Amino acid sequence: ATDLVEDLVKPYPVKVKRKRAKHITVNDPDEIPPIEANVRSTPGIITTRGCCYAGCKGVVLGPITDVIHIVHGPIGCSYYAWMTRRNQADVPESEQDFLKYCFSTDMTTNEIVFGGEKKLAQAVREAYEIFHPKAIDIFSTCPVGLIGDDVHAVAREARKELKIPVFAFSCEGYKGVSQSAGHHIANNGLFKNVVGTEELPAEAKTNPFRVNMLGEYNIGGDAFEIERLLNACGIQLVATFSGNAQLAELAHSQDANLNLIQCHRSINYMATMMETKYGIPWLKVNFIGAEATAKTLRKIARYFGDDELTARVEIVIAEELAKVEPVRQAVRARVEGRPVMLFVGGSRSHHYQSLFRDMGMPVVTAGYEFAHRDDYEGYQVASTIKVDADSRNIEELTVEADPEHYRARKSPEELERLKASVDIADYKGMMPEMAKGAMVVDDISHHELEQLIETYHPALVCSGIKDKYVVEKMGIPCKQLHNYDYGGPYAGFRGAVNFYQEIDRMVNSPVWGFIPTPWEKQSA
Ligand code: CFM
Ligand code: HCA
Repeated sequence: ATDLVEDLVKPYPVKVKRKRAKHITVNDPDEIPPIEANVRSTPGIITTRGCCYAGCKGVVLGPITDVIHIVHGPIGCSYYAWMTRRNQADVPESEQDFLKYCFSTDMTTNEIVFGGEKKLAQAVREAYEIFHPKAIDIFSTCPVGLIGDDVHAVAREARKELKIPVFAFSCEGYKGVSQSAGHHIANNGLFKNVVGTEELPAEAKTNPFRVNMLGEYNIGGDAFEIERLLNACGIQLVATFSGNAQLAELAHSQDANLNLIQCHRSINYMATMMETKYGIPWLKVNFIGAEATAKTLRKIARYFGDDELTARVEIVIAEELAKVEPVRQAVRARVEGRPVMLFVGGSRSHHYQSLFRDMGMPVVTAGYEFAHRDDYEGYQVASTIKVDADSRNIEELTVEADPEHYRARKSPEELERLKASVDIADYKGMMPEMAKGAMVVDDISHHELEQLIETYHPALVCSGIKDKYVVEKMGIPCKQLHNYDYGGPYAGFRGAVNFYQEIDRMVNSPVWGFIPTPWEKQSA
């Protein structure tokens, strides 16, 4: 297997070879090997990473429906980010919905040379006059940082003038090494300016089983399915960060009694800060996969420790699985044993392994674009990671228990006791759940991806738009796990059924047989 690593990096120059080899490892779930992650990509290598602005505006804050998101930058940064992430929302008619709009200052040479603050202030004013939104946020793109526009001063002035919250985010694209920096900046801003600024109304506080869903962005309607299941179980969803979200929900989210984390990579910051300030414990969950969803619902029930809730959760699981099972088994019979490769952002390469496990499809190699070592190896390594110059750039908030609003949800003894049955404040990461000998590749390059395809001859590659057609030209179907190829939902039980059927259709389509793969051509 180490020969495989050698092979993958063989064509690179010596220095690049040494660097890339640290990002590639052969998995051993019993003795997790360390992997290099969250460092700068090697210049000259084609990778699929995005930028800080993508993580801040595109991922974490963009899905909030009733806030106007103004991008301060050249029009391209907005145009190419417009609705591409396909987060859905179901906005009540009485509320404003800006999701389908695209707001930009359209920065041009004039502002690059003479400064763009005036144009930004004017854009904020204009947006307010036309729409009268509850709040406005401003996002800096690369040139803003380079010329030094003070977006925070513009936001301060606008706040005084318009008397609504206006927040600015210094998420210039080049900050950090990927979109990961943008997640952190977005979380900091939400935590400082939004969370805890309102209270949950008393009539909404009667159900003790109140949760927030963190790191769920409602791509393809996943959050709708999760909410349906929580409702069916009698669990109250206070806020989702930030799929199908409105500002007020995030503002009173400190009144929940448990934070559930779906995408750990993009939002672990929020969970730990809310735990320290408000006393809300967090639980890593996974709603991707039927087995995983059942396990997740049981974990939540164990946390609350209520007999009635536990019974209701079991009824929901039994009813739902009864509908899932026939489809799962029929599909499994047609796809079992067919190998899969998974290369997606910072969490799905892990979560989707559960769906493939449901179908009996082995994941032979997987990796993230921009996740950190803890997402690979587990939460226990998080505190040991050396902070390098690129990450030190990003503000780390100092958080303390709020003297008025801190409320311990469980006593320390209860929490300790619970830890035996529920992994509170822990995350196992991708590698402990992967097979021994599977290849793990961080921030994969196109060369490495193509070579792995030739090595493994997978039945399916899961990835994104930057390599979908490269893969399909090699005669292998490629399922986009970012935008779901406009399908979905894939979360929860109904989502699992959608996914099984979709994968069945893809890998068993006769069309792939009409295109000889490069290795078939070679042997012909
Ligand atoms: Fe989390 Fe996401 Fe992902 Fe992500 Fe993304 Fe995304 Fe992704 Mo694209 S927050 S890490 S920064 S699950 S946009 S909804 S699909 S790369 S695996
Ligand atoms: C981003 C967003 C993205 C890109 C998807 C892709 C998404 O990184 O800015 O590369 O196919 O999910 O839309 O991750």
